[in-house]
Amino acid sequence: MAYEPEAAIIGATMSETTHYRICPLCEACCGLDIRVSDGRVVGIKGAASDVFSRGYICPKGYALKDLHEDPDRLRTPLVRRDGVLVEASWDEAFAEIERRLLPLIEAHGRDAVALSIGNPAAHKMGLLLYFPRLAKAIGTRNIFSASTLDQMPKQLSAGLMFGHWLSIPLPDIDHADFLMILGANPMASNGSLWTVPDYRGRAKALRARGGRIVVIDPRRTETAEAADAHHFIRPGSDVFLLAAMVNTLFSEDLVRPGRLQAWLEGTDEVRAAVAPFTPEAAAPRCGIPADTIRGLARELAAARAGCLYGRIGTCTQSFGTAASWLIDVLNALTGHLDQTGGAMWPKAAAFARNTEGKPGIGGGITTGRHASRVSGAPEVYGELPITLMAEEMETPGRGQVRALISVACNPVLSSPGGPRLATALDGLDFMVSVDIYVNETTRHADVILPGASPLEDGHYDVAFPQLSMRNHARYSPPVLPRAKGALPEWQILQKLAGIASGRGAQADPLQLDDERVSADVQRLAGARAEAVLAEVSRCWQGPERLLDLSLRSGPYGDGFGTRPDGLNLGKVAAAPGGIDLGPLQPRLPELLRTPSGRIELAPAPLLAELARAAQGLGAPVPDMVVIGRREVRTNNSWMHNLPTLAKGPERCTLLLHPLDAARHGVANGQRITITGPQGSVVAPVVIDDAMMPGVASLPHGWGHDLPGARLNLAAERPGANLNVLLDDRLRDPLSGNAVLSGVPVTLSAAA
Ligand SMILES: Nc1nc2c(c(=O)[nH]1)N[C@H]1C(S)=C(S)[C@@H](COP(=O)(O)OP(=O)(O)OC[C@H]3O[C@@H](n4cnc5c(=O)[nH]c(N)nc54)[C@H](O)[C@@H]3O)O[C@H]1N2
Ligand SMILES: Nc1nc2c(c(=O)[nH]1)N[C@H]1C(S)=C(S)[C@@H](COP(=O)(O)OP(=O)(O)OC[C@H]3O[C@@H](n4cnc5c(=O)[nH]c(N)nc54)[C@H](O)[C@@H]3O)O[C@H]1N2
Ligand code: SF4
Ligand SMILES: [Mo]
Repeated sequence: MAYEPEAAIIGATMSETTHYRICPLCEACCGLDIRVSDGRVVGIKGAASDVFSRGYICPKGYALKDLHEDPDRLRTPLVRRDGVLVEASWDEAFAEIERRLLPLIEAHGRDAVALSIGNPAAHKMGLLLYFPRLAKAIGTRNIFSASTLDQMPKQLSAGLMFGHWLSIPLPDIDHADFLMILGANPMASNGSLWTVPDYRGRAKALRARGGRIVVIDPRRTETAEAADAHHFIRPGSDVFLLAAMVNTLFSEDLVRPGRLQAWLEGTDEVRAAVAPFTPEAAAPRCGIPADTIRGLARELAAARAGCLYGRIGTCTQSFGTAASWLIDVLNALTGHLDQTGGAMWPKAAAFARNTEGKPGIGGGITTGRHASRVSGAPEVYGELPITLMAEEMETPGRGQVRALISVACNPVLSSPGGPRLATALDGLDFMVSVDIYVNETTRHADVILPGASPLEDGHYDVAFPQLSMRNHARYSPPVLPRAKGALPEWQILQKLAGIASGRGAQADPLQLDDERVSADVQRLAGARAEAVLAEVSRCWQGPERLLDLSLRSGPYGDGFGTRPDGLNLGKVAAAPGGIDLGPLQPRLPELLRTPSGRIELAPAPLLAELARAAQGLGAPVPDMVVIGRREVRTNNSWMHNLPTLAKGPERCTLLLHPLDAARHGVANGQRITITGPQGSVVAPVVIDDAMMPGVASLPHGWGHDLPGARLNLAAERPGANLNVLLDDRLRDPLSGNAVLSGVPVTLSAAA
């Protein structure tokens, strides 16, 4: 069936139309109703019709209007001429790229070009679906992303245990009566690796049912305030707490995997590996009394329907992968994995590799297929650690990185070692950015290709239905017509891929796309590929075509006509507010893609990490460490230029416990110098007994005072860059993830 874009206008009066749009600003993926009059956005509210988010919206959702209208948002390509970024036509920009990139590849090889991709790409289907094409066309090993500042440890541990990088279990909150949250603040972040719009409302409902929420965090966060209990934990010590909880399950005979027993491999190895981690041994390291650790283990074991959920606080540390793993070990040993109300796996309608191929068995995952040239860090999920990007640019020799294509990322602010990276970017022969601002990173580019406003793009979440607390399929078409002269991001990436593969700057991206899509169709439709492609291409092009192919061949799909009641994009798009596919269902053993067809509870690399942790049990605890913080009105480094979010009190402040403020002699509001392993910044202090003593908290993504950026509003209150302090040499060795938490600092009152 053909889809009529007018169907998306869900309300209209004489002068106004209302359009459904899935919010691209965070993982909650709320449906919004956007009112438009005369081509201008006049109102945004949560879409009550949305089957998944049910009308929820946070303050950031309104900011889509500001983003669309931001005068600093780029609408035209920029090319550097005589040292200055000036406006250019698309043809000029692509010609410049061809002129400068190809000789570089010719002379120095494909690894001389690095690619980096950032967070907003996860929220734009054109970027997410076409970046792999660019990566393939460039053919470089030097691929970096925000994943190694974030969730790579969890992806790795899930991959090792369950056989796929995106088979990450998450809380079935609507059916739970217990939730233990470690290192996550969904009240501010709106959830991560857990698409859960309106966490607040769902948590409230859980407690109203008589359920209980326990939060473990170095700060008594907004999430902790809305919970039943909160415990401080020393930053970076989660592995010790978790191993001691597993130890308690064994020593108190609380291991009850129930029906999971049939698929568990390695329980005895886990028992042996956690033996050194008695609650008494772990307590001084994590700052939680031994009896409390035992109580936490007992409480999890006793829960009827519940689980332990851990997020970025548990990933961005030296034992990130081990901590991520132990969370799922605890859920498995207590029978809460794959249990209604426990930690469950979604079954996504499209793009989920864990619904493809033979159910219950697979090739598992591999890492280390290559290594970074300078430090020898292993490849993980096709990437190298982003904190190593600078040294790959700085260090001469065969394979040195001489060019960068950055896509929707701002590592100069978002990654430790940012100042060093900025210098390295200046030393490159050539840099291209696909971005919407001239910011701290893209100011170094020679060519900037502007992405479109989200309101000018259709949208379906590629990744997040694989991480959602309920199954659903939702599509939102463009709200506004594409601005004159704008190019869809998928076409930008396809053009770049065409240039890299020698097809020339003039090549038609639609034709290049037609050529490339046949491989996908072959995989999804087999013998019927040709007929299927012809049919799908009659209605859709670009990312929408890939989406229709994936939906139709997916677990709820119409099988290209063999299951007429099944889904296709036409049906999904005709239902503004989306199609509900029901609550999460148990997926074992069908979900598994490990070579053994079992849950690998004790992968060798993780046992080795526990042995490393055991050696650190008695290590001294630093006097003062720093952690990060997220605030409702911010989004990493790039939304500080939007008036609705930028107004109000100063948000880049250092939170400090009263005892720490007193011993450093600082008063509320006073400016303080924070010195870390690689630098110092100054920020105003807010004294707050919600902080654990010995821990200071500074949000990340600030520091908009660098020359050459064009973020006029953000520059008025630039804030201090947390990442300047941190140590770009500290990583989780297995995943390559940066250590962003628990880094020692010293404090002194600023002049
Ligand atoms: N210390 C510390 N550092 C952290 C974190 C932390 O907790 N503590 N968190 C880390 C995490 S979890 C993440 S995900 C990273 C994020 O770090 P990055 O992935 O670098 O993302 P942002 O800082 O949000 O920068 C987003 C970039 O995308 C551009 N952009 C925005 N929208 C679009 C669009 O529609 N199209 C295109 N083409 N570009 C767009 C913006 O202009 C900006 O350049 O930061 C990490 N850094
Ligand atoms: N408003 C807002 N929302 C966002 C973002 C944003 O910048 N602003 N960013 C988005 C992104 S990219 C992501 S990845 C998600 C992240 O989503 P969350 O994981 O919920 O992120 P945070 O809110 O930073 O919560 C992390 C918590 O870990 C705690 N913590 C720090 N160190 C440790 C530690 O060593 N151990 C333990 N146990 N806890 C620790 C911190 O105090 C904090 O409360 O948020 C997303 N949503
Ligand atoms: S919670 Fe996230 S998805 Fe929902 S409106 Fe806010 S920013 Fe958008
Ligand atoms: Mo993130």
